[in-house]
Amino acid sequence: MTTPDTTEAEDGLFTKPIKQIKLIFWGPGASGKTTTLRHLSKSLHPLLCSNRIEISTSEDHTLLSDYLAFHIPLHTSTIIFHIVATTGQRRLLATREQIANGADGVLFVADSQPHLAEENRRSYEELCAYLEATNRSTPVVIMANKQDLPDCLDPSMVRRHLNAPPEIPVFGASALHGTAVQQVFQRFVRDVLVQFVAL
Ligand SMILES: Nc1nc2c(ncn2[C@@H]2O[C@H](COP(=O)(O)OP(=O)(O)O)[C@@H](O)[C@H]2O)c(=O)[nH]1
Ligand SMILES: [Mg+2]
Repeated sequence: MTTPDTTEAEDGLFTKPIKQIKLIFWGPGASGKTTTLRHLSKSLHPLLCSNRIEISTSEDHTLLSDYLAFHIPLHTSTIIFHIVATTGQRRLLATREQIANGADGVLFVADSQPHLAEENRRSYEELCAYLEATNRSTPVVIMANKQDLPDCLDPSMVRRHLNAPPEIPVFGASALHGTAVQQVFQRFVRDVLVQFVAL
């Protein structure tokens, strides 16, 4: 007697209700959004994760956005997460806003190098203005990236520079080395799910 192969449908991916959640990475150019997404796509289980899509210029700048999806099979439903890393290029605010439309949560990726504090602030203020205009309560988590670099600002300094309120968590990480990225992402997903369930 042969055991039939287990298909995704039998696993319930297509038979249970599907809930979709959109997560956005926002931050100034070269803060590490694409690197964070690359690290996550390597660390998530391949069966739960889509192929990563990157659309960049020849200089490796994100032209439009990067994209990754993964799903979590639950008992009664399947949750599909779409992660979109926006372009950080200053002149592309309209593109950024369009891509972020309908976001259920935002991970703000800050560059912790002191000379980029002003760039971070400009990008963060742009995000706050955008979120305010959407009239939705969207969870935000801040990742103070590049903590591996010498003389970088620690997470509390990054918070102060951004003038972020106490209810927004700020965590240090290094996307390049993968340090603390998963922990930050787990907290981010948790905050988004809490908000999602409350709606
Ligand atoms: N030292 C260090 N470099 C990083 C880190 N994360 C990203 N980078 C580098 O910063 C540059 C820009 O990263 P990228 O992910 O393309 O930034 P994006 O524009 O926000 O998508 C690349 O050269 C990365 O290797 C980090 O945690 N530490
Ligand atoms: Mg990028």
